Amino acid sequence: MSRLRIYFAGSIRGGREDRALYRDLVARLGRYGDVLTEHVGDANLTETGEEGSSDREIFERDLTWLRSSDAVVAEISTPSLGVGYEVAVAEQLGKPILCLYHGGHDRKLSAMLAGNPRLTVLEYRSPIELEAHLEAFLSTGRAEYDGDF
Ligand code: 6K6
Repeated sequence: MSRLRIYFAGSIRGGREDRALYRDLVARLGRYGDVLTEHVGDANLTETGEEGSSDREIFERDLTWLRSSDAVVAEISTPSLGVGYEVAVAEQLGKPILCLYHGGHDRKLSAMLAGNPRLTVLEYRSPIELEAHLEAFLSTGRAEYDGDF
């Protein structure tokens, strides 16, 4: 059986405050399949850092990966226009989508994600909780997972 192709989305120009978390998530996701967007977890990538590619190249490449993915996992604690866009496109493509956020930000999630019944939107408060969400969503192909075991 071929490996799961996972598209990971996390804020870049929306702000890199959670980049250590993204790196941890990319490492965890790597145990379930191939992560197409490992660079999102690159601790050296800043929101304004040097870019080797044009915006157009980034857009085309990321959309090609998104189309070819089997599942999308988005870390949505830091609001990002790009992540919101990717989630919306993934929804239109019919991909299983897991949106994860952690406590510790005092802002509320956008209602466009929190209120969307076609997304699985889950909070995690510890690495154990995070791993449990990933396991339930990715291991068993249970894209319907809603946080209850
Ligand atoms: C380096 C420094 C600034 O920008 C870069 C290179 N940019 C990107 N490289 C790869 N993917 C990108 C880049 N910018 C945005 N994306 C995609 O959008 C990623 O897949 C992220 O999930 C999402 C982040 O969007 P913003 O709006 O926070 O940038």
